[in-house]
This record gives sequence, structure tokens and C-alpha cells, in this order.
Amino acid sequence: ALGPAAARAGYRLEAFDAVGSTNDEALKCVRTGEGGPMWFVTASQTSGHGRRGRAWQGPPGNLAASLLLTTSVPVNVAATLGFVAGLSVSDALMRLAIGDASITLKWPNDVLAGGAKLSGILLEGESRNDDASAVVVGIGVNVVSAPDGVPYPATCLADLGATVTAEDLFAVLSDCWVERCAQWDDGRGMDAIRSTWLERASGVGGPVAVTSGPREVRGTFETLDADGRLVVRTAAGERVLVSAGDVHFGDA
Ligand code: BT5
Repeated sequence: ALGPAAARAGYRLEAFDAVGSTNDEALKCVRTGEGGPMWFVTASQTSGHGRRGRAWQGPPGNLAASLLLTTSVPVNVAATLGFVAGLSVSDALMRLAIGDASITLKWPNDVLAGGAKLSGILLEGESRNDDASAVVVGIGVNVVSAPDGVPYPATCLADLGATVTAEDLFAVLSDCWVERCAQWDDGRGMDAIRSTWLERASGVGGPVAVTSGPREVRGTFETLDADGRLVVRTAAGERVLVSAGDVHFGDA
């Protein structure tokens, strides 16, 4: 069920016992022109995806939730809703007293616990015209299990000692989303949420390497710009803006 604030705010919900991908369900509505805000949720997603065609594993009991939103902002601004999503997940964990200080955000859109991946976020959508877009914000949270065999550490809420179910987590998360999204909207995007995001983020002010296809940028992770791009200062003093990629912290 939706949280009370989400229900009051007029969000709708479609819950599935099991489904291939909640993002794909929401994208069907984007194609038919149906409006949001509407959540598509399951605790059993069988063929979830991540960025660039990667698979997202979601064994039964883990949360997969996608929000269909129609916004009156261009796609580049709507893309910063991914940061609202990451903040909402960390807000929900705080509200449930799970993980405490071990929870960090990793650019662009991961939520980590003790440096291991707990949640992944995928934004998809399309521009409807110059100043409107339909966006799907997909959020996966490892609740009862984390996959083996991923190329970096993964963890789940059960590993953190939490007994919350995917359904209970979603009720809290859907309320946290409403609050963070209101802050984003009132402040017109990234400017309203940047400082909180940076406080909770890993690696700010330290060395970073970002790979994006064949391209690699190395330098110091300075901040995020208004479009949520990573601002990197290279050793040569150049300020480089990175809009997509995989981040590694440290000098290695
Ligand atoms: C992401 O991609 O992290 C975005 C994941 C978004 C999943 C949600 S679930 C609801 C909605 N419906 C969907 O179909 N998708 C969204 P990326 O940064 O590309 O990371 C993907 C990589 O994470 C994979 O290549 C694996 O290495 C790893 N991975 C896969 N499943 C994982 C899991 N459950 N926990 C941690 N890491 C995982």
C-alpha cells in the first residue's frame, strides 16, 4: 500500500504479485500517454534492468518500484529526479532506523550500505515537448537478499539486521518521495536538494575516476551542477562535467 502522504497527494498504485520489470510496465503508460503520478510495485521482479542494458537481479522479497510522472520541466531537469529517488531511499532507511551512518549515496544514483550496493535507480522517459516530459523513476532495493556474482559488493536490508518487508518499506518510501519531491519542486530542482545529497554522498572532495564508454575522466569530485552532472577538477585544473558513467573513488 501507499503511505498516507502519498495517498493524500493523489498518487495511484498498481501492485503486481510478480512482473518482468516495473519500469517496463510504467513505460507502457508513457507510450499510451497516460499520466502520473502512479507507482508500479512488486516484491518479485523477474527481468529487471539497470543502465545500459545491464540486468538487475531481484529475487522474491526484494522491492522493485517504478514511478510514472508527467512533469512540466524539460528532460534534463526531470533527470535530476534520480537524486530525489536516492535521497528518498536514504530518508526511508533513516525513518526506519536502518543502517544509520553506514548509508551513503553514490553518483549518480546508487544507495550503499558500508560501501556495498543496497539500491539501484534507473530513470527512463521521454520528452513530450520543450517543457514537458514523462519520466519513469525505477527503484530497486535489496530487502531480503543481495545477489552473488556481481562485480562489486552488494548487500541487503536483512544483512543490516532489518526485518522490514518490501511492502512496509514501500509505504515509507512512497511518503518520503512525496516530501523530497515537494522540496525539489519548490526549489526548482537540484538547487533545493544538492546540499543534502552532497552531505550523504561518498567521495565528495576526494579523487574520482569516471568511465563512460571509452572515455575516462580523473580528478577531484567537486560538486554536482544544476543538471546533476558530476563536476570534476582535473590535475591540469580543467573543470569537466560528466553526465553519465560509472564512478570509482580513490587514486587506484
Ligand atoms: C542500476 O543500474 O543500479 C539501476 C537498477 C534499477 C532497478 C530498478 S528495479 C525497479 C525498476 N525496474 C527495472 O527493470 N529497473 C528498475 P546499474 O548502475 O547499471 O547497475 C547494474 C549492475 O548492478 C549490474 O550489472 C550488476 O553488476 C549489479 N546488480 C544487479 N543486480 C543487483 C542487485 N540486486 N544488487 C546490487 N547490485 C546488483
